[in-house]
Amino acid sequence: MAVDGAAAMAADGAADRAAAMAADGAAADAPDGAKPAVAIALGANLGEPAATLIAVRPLLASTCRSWWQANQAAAPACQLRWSPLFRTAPVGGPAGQPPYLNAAVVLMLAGPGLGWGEPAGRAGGWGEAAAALLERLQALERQFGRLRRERWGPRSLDLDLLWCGPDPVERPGLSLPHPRLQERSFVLAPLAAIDPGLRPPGPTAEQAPPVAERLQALLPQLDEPAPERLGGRGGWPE
Ligand code: A4P
Ligand code: MG
Repeated sequence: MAVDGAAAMAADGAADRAAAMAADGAAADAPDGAKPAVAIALGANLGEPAATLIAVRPLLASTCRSWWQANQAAAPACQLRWSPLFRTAPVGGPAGQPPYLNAAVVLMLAGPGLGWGEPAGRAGGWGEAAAALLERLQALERQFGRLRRERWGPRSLDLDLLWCGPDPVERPGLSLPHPRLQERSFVLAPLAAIDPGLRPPGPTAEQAPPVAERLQALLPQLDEPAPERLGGRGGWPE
């Protein structure tokens, strides 16, 4: 029985992974020379956070793909790499908030015309493309009932753009890389689970430590407990 149970669980896990990969439209292998050109943080602590993140995952995947197709003249090559889910203690905002679930996704992009030092897109370069992506992320937040009542208040769904392309962006309503990225264990832990060596891009990228190193340095300085990595769930493989 135990063996049957374990086999069934393994089969369930494989089915979950296959379903999630199909929903993501993920290719089995990263395209050669792909770069971690875009990173997005997901967070939720109202309603049913796990159900919300599982439900938004395929929508976010297709949002990312259609955004990339709209912004890249040449044939796109794009793969999404998802972190596991993390349970995290609320940082800032009103006291007594429920714990969060956090995750991250990185878009590995490659293709003719994409150079790390060149603007992507037909017009406006990475800055315009990033603003368009943030608009799409905010539309998804609204679709999942996001209300903005107070800074760092509880939310049904938060989708923050962590970086988009090689350069910093400063424009009304958009700062990239995300200004608090290096101070947030709930952002660094999911990124480090995707790839410990990830570095947010920008002129100071060479000086910035890889995300896992930054996380290790940061954790002892924080009052809150370290993010807790969760096991796989239906629709969100580990
Ligand atoms: N905005 C500017 N740059 C960006 C960007 N790169 N990505 C503007 C997303 N939005 C950006 O965002 C406020 C405004 O920031 C928007 O109008 C947008 O145009 P918001 O989503 O309304 O509010 P927010 O997410 O609370 O703001 P912010 O400043 O991104 O907050 P943080 O620093 O990300 O903190 N604790 C845990 N455990 N887990 C969490 O996920 N999240 C927060 C939010 C606080 N505590 C948390 C968590
Ligand atoms: Mg936000």
